[in-house]
Amino acid sequence: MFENLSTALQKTFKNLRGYGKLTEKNVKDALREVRLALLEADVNFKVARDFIKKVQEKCLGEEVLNSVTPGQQVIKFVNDELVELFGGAHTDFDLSGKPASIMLMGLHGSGKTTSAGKLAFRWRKAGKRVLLVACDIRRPAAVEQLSILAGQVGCEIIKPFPGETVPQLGGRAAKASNDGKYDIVIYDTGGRFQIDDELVQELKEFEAETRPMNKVLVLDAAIGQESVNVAETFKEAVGLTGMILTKLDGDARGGAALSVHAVTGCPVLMTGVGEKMDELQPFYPDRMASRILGMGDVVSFVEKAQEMVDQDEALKMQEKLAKNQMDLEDFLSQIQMMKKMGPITNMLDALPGNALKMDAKQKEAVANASEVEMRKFESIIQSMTAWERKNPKQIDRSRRLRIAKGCGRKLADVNQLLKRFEQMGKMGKQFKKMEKRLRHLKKFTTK
Ligand SMILES: Nc1nc2c(ncn2[C@@H]2O[C@H](COP(=O)(O)OP(=O)(O)O)[C@@H](O)[C@H]2O)c(=O)[nH]1
Ligand SMILES: [Mg+2]
Repeated sequence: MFENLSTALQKTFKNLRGYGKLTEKNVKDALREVRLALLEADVNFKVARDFIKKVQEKCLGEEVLNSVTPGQQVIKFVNDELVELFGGAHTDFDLSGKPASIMLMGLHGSGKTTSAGKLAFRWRKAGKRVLLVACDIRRPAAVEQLSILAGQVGCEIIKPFPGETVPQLGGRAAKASNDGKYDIVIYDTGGRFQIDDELVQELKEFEAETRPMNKVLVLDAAIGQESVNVAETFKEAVGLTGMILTKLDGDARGGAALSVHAVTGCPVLMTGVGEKMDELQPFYPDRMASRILGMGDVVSFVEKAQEMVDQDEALKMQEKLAKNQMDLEDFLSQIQMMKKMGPITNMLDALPGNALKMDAKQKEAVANASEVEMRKFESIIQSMTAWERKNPKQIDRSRRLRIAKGCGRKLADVNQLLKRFEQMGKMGKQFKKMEKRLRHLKKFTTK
């Protein structure tokens, strides 16, 4: 599932990623492609429209970090908005009760009974005492199905008495589960092929008897746009605290299921990715976004840049460099900032594909050389006095010798550092160019 969406988005961003400059038209074109990809994947059209609107506002309203390309920044915005679309942070079941209670509901065949077994399996493994309650009294095989699963995962089960109604069964099970023997009780309710008044009435009465803390809708991700209606109807009828999306291992387009959080405001708790008991996974919006976007490298690069680079600090540094006022103290803090951003190969990899015409081997060589050099420079600057750091031009030969001795390096190394630093002064010209680009971006982003 989501392969097509993923391919379409990656194609769009492959183009965008390489742009050094973005125009409003670039962004609009790319976002149109994103919108089409979402619709193609069966994402609800209103959800897709709002999604694009939000990303566009971000693209036009926020400043682009200096250390990333605008294309990378747009990818980050799309990623962030996808995470929001899927619910933001991960939500877990509320297991605070004694016992914690979970009511599973949904249409026929959505995967309620299978999910009940999977949840029991998961919590049994975590050492919890789990009670399953078979509440699907209409399908003869349903109770037997849950019984077998209970046997497999090793937990107890309550089955309906002959003639007992669903709410009566619920009331009995709720009482029975209250004796302190269980940590978690899971009610596997019966479904319908479609929601009807009878089902809604029954669920309401059942809910009144059992008062479950977790009211969870089990949704088959393959049913398309209907999933949005189903989710809304169940939410209205009994209220929902969360959802489980099943059959994400299938080849349906699945976009509708990705819209249910946006439509209902209810978190997706888990996803079913197969028929086996261990094929149930907690749902993490950020992981899903990065899986679909397939741009994890760019996203984490931009995040790191955001975390590490204090924007004001970076601007100040640029100004100093442009005016040739930078001293070795500044150089040292730049080296330290770079080090915080992780291995240089990662940074090189995160740069737009065509910016560096290097293959993996060359990149590795460059990265290694730079890392060795950075470590060397760092140690040299650290063995300088404050005065020397401020006045690199006045470090004479005897001072250089002392510094080299202090950090266990050669005189040539100290010379190399000072030469490199001198060259940086000449980079002022280049920075002027960068500033121009920055001004251009600001004009574009504040339009
Ligand atoms: N591939 C796959 N099949 C699933 C998943 N969850 C449930 N199923 C299958 O869907 C069918 C219906 O599941 P069931 O739990 O009986 O649905 P219920 O009617 O809602 O209780 C069964 O054949 C399950 O094995 C899943 O995540 N992936
Ligand atoms: Mg069932």
